[in-house]
Amino acid sequence: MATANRNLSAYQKEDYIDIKQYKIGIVVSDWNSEITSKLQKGAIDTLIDNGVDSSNIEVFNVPGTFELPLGAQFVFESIEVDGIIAIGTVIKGETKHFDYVCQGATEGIMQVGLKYNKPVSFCVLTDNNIQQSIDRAGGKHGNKGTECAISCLKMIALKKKTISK
Ligand code: INI
Repeated sequence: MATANRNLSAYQKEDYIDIKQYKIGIVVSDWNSEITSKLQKGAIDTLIDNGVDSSNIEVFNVPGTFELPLGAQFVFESIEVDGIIAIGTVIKGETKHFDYVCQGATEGIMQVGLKYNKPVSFCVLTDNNIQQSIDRAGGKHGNKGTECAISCLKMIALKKKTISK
């Protein structure tokens, strides 16, 4: 299991240059909102804890995880953000729908980041049951929102560092 030896909320604090200027979009799915709202809170708390100005964080809702890539694209097209955290939770059912939603979201999120040359963190839980999601949304495995907030900050910092060389 990917999280067996790692708590999703554990990270080493770093100093990010000019982090007060970082602008972050959060695109969050309404599906399984009891989970996605916790991931959203984990992400926002972590961004603020690391120095992001709360006025530079903007949240946008989409209906489901499948809509995350287009939602992220709309954000990049309409407002100035340095990176996006895409939040969703897909829980396996009895049909293949799970696989198609996960596949579309995964590939789409990667593509939109490459298209706009900006990080889009993949904060999507793809679980077999609700308990696995609870465990990763602030439960015993930590909060995937925290992990993805840190990954977004690190990628923004990396871009600033490599572009200035
Ligand atoms: N969307 C989710 O975010 N999680 C789910 O578990 C889910 N299930 O199980 O169906 C889900 N479906 C909706 C999908 O993301 C789209 O919104 C829908 O297909 C319309 O495009």
